[in-house]
Amino acid sequence: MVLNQIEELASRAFDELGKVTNSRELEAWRVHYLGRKSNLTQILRSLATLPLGERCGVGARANEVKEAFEASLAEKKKSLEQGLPLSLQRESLDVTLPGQQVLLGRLHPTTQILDEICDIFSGMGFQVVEGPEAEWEYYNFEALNMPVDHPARDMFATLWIDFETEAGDRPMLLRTHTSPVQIRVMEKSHPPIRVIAPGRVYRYEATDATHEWMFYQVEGLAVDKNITLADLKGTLFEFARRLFGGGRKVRFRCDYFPFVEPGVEVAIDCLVCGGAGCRLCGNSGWIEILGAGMVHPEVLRRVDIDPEVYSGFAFGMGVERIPMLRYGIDDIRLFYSNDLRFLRQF
Ligand code: FA5
Repeated sequence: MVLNQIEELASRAFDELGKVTNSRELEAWRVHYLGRKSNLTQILRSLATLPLGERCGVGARANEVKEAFEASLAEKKKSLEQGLPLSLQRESLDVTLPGQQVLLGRLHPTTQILDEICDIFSGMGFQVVEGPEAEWEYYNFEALNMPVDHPARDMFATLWIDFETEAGDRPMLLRTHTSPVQIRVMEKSHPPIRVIAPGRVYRYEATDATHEWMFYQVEGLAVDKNITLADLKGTLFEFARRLFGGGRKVRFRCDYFPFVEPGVEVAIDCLVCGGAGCRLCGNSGWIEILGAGMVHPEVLRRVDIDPEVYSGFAFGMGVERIPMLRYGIDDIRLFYSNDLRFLRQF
């Protein structure tokens, strides 16, 4: 019985000694386990009252435990005096452990290609400008030769914004293309003009592999004396050469846009299928990247630029289609679905 008591006492005492972190706690431990009123001292004092057969074993064990307590006390005292505070020793830092991984952010592929496009055109003397995404109907359509009820407005499925001014309704929309920036620039500056305008555009369209409802365009505009379609072709060929290298085929075809005359559509041969036809190019072997043309005289007149003296070219390119061509990405919807497995590849 008494032996069991001694063993329990020893185990508790060593356990508590391990948790001691300063000399004040150590002194309390000493008083509790080795002091005059401690259980161990009581046991040693009462040895004489034990039956003879038990006395010898209990006495020997109680003295052993007492010596062990005293030795541990001395050792603990030394370690508290010499070493770092125990709390610090316990919190020691293992510098060999692997560090926490810091994830680096990166530029979105669209931002990367926009930077590249802007660099190429800046190198050709174009200035980078911007315009608003929420736009007046006037700039998006009217000033671009598309009055109300003009059938060409159907080409640009529009997201309208309800907006009332003090003067009444003034139709506003999310711009369907970057072409309104042409008007804003020509209203404010005089030829020679050479600008590009990158930005988001919105269309109320069903999405598919090559169509998003929100995408980026880069508008280009050059107005000066004697600008011809040959200048437009030269600029766009040079752009394609700098962006894709010399090996790509560039196709010019007639197209219609009310704000240019003549109008063209430019396509690049499909990199995914090499021109044989696939899902990305809709089996045509070509991907249309931009619409362009010579600025319509009516558009120039509206912004007080005399079309008898000045002429200009303009283009509007779909930005996402360029990395699609370059890297063989076969679905435009990957760009804005925020799947990091896709985005981390660029
Ligand atoms: C226009 O937006 C005209 N503003 C372009 C223009 C500018 C013509 C200046 C003449 C002078 P279009 O709707 O074709 O044209 O769009 C131009 C390019 O944007 C297309 O060639 C295509 O690359 C891209 N694009 C058009 N619709 C989408 C869409 N839903 N998703 C992704 N890209 C698109």
